Amino acid sequence: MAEKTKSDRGVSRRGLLGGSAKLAALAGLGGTGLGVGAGNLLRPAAAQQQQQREPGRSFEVKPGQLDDYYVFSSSGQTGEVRILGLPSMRELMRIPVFNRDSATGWGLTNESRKILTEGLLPETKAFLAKRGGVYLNGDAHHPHMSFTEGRYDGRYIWIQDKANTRIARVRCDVMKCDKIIEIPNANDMHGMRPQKYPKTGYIFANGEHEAPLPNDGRDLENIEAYRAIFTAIDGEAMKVAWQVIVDGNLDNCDADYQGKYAFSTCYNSEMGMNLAEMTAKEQDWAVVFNIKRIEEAVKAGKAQMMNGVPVLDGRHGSPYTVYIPISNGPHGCNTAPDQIHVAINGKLSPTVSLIDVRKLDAIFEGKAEPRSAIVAEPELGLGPLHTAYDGRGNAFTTLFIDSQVVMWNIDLARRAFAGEKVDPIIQKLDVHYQPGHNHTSMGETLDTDGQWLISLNKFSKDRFLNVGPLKPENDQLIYTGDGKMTLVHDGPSFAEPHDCIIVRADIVNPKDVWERGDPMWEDARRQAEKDGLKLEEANEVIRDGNKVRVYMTSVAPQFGLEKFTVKQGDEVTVIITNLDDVSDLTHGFTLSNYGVQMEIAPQATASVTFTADRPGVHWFYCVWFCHALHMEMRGRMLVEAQSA
Ligand code: RUQ
Ligand code: CUA
Repeated sequence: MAEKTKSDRGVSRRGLLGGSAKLAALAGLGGTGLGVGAGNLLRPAAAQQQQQREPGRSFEVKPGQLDDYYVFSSSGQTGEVRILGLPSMRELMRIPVFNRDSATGWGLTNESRKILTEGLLPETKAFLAKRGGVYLNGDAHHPHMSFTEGRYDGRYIWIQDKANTRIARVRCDVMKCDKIIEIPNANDMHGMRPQKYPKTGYIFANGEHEAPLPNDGRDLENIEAYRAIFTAIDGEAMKVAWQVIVDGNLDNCDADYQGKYAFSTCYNSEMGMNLAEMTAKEQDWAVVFNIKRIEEAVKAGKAQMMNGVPVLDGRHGSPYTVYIPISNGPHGCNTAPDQIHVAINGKLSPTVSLIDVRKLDAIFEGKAEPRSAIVAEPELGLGPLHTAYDGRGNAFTTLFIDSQVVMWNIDLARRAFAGEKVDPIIQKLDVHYQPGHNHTSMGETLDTDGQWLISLNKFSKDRFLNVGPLKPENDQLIYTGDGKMTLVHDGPSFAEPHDCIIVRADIVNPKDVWERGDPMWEDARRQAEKDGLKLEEANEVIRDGNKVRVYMTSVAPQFGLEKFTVKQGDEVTVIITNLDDVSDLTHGFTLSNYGVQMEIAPQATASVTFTADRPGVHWFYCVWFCHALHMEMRGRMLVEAQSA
């Protein structure tokens, strides 16, 4: 296996030359391109300087070099997770989750369909029965990695689906989704964060839209009875642990570093059903959830069981929650790596309200007012949506309306709030345009390193070649390692990265080829055993009434069977095991004019089931370029016509 070579490390001649080019590029900041000229490459003084720079500073990753960080990005209405390299901002991979995917067969293969269907509620299964059995869409906003004691541990990424109220998990050892569950009693999962301490643990998820509970056709216009619900999911078992009914709705959420509290923003405390109603009041709130009290109440049987899940009433006056008044329509919710502060981002208010988690115990004990938890409220600009941190006491807040990122100091903001004449704002940087989320390198962990900031901008307008009325978004990279913000890269992206995390490369260690015993194709292995076969050896057709199972291996450039014959109307399952164990030697199986296609990565098994209702000769062929004789890697499915 090839050794990982880090970008911009070491002092080879190549590194030296590259260094001066990078320096030139940084000097001409503004994201206007690399600006590398031959003259720059040959200036020895510049090369000398470059050697003394921190390795993280350059954003240029030369051909063959590897990035320093993984970026796990959501894709909004595309419904997948994307992996980028940072600082290059190159897109490395896409992980299908809530979407269907032609290349990998996600949504077509038996393995993926099981993941897409097994966690659905019974009524959803019934609803989808006439619609192909799986949802075709998703709206994935918030990808977050598993934690152990406040640090990323590289096991999993979770992401929510706002469109169809689901939570999915991606295994980081193979970068595939392995579980999706639908959350009962809630509507339209939006904010989602893993528990940071002691470990994940829970996944906290916000049902954003309020609706009758149960939502079964009664009480349609009885808005008083609409509820929004907060959910804690056991991220390991992928089962709902408990739920808490709240007042108002729920937007974004985060967890503390102590394992005591979780936080959610609420933007429609009015319970309005239209825009005017939703924005009528001057104040909404942030809800704080007392995890220990909730767990104890659930244990003591104080929860009501609804759809198999314990549900507590956490509306005003309950012992489980505290409602902290915040100016109209707060949105983002971000815990700082100082383990003390939580930013509640104003959205309609130009302010960010900082909660000090050390003040919460007294409030829950009834010894202090909820607002006493607010220790700073700097006025930053128009449309603050999300805040990220550099680990040196500074915060970066996106200003949607101003199209800026504002860098400010937490301590100065506290002092200003206490009455001192100080300005917490350090710098404002134009971004292009209308930023939503932002994220710093390792920024939601105790390992926040202050090197990089990504601003995920909703509009790109004039920043790229015109590609028609539908424009890309713009993920901009900002260097922060020297204590100020410098824009270094524009990254066009398809609909619509809402949020991302930036994870140091050494924390993520995916396998290069699959392990044969992987649970992903456990069902196929069991079926083969029942058929008296071993997946790794079988090139055989098993008939079982009108069910036909076709077992095949693949070794470049050949499938184990050159043809198989079935009868029109048979239910056919094709199970392929890729025996190649060379890195990157993926095969594909495409069955022409049958709408069947799937990926079979090295050492993996994949299977697909369809009805052979089209008689004739149908070629199956390999769809991932694998060999000089890749075009020849094909065979025939012969479907005998049944006379009517
Ligand atoms: S949200 S742009 Cu869906 Cu995370 Cu704030
Ligand atoms: Cu196997 Cu292409």
